[in-house]
Amino acid sequence: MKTLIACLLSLAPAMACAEISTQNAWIRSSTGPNGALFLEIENSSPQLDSLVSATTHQGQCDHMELHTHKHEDGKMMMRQVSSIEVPAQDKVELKPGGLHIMLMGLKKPLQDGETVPVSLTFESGETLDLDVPVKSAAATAGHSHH
Ligand SMILES: [Cu+2]
Repeated sequence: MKTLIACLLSLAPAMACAEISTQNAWIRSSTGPNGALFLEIENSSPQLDSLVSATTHQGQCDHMELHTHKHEDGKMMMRQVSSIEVPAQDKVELKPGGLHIMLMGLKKPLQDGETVPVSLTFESGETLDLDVPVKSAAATAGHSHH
């Protein structure tokens, strides 16, 4: 509550408050060329925000892309998107078969038990640093083929 009051009193509310939070971030273990990151992003501000980019700090992959899945010709196809919207006072869920963050060009396999440091950048200018655990697909409820 203290934070909220401070934000309301601020003269620059859009810049003053950390409004984005994340939960349940994980990266699917992978021995293939790419990996996928899933998480929930919550936006407590009254304004729409968007995830615009993601990076790793330790060079685990060549680069990261934001992806969604679309049905095309009866098949689930992955498509790169330029941003992922997080509605005001709501949250967006990145999960297998839907929106996800892709680690393109893995330098080495992502193994169960590892942690990958990831930075997320939002349109508002806010950045979040996360240490994301790697989990095997079998250890999660996900069942999609990536
Ligand atoms: Cu993808």
